[in-house]
Amino acid sequence: MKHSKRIIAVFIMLAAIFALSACGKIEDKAPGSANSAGNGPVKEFTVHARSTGYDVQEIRVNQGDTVQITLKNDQGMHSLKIKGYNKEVRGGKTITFVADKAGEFEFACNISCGKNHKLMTGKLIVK
Ligand SMILES: [Cu+2]
Repeated sequence: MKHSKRIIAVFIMLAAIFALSACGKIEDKAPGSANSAGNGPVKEFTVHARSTGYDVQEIRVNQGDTVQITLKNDQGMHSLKIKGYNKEVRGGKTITFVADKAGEFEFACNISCGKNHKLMTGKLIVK
C-alpha cells in the first residue's frame, strides 16, 4: 500500500508542475492581450516643471509600452516621482521603464520646492 501512495503523490506533483508550466505558456502567447514584457512602442514625454506645477498633468500609455519621461526644470529644482512604479526622474534627466502594471498612478515632485510644491502632481494612466 505504501508504494501505491507514493506513486499517487508523484503523479499529483507531476500534474501540478505541468499545470503551472502550461499556465506560463498561455500567458506568454495569448494573442492581442496586454503584455508586460516591453514589446510595445516607446512613448516619449517631456514634462516641464515650473513653480506653478507641471505642464503635463496626464501621461497616457498602454500596458507594455516603454515609457520615456524627460523632466525639464524651467523654474526651480523639481523631480517627478511616480507612486506605485517606484520611478523618479530629476530635472534635466530622462528615465525609461516598461509600463507593466495597468492602473492610475499619481506622480508628484519629490523635492521640497516651496509653497507650490503641492501643485506639482499628475497622473500616469496605463490602460
Ligand atoms: Cu517641485
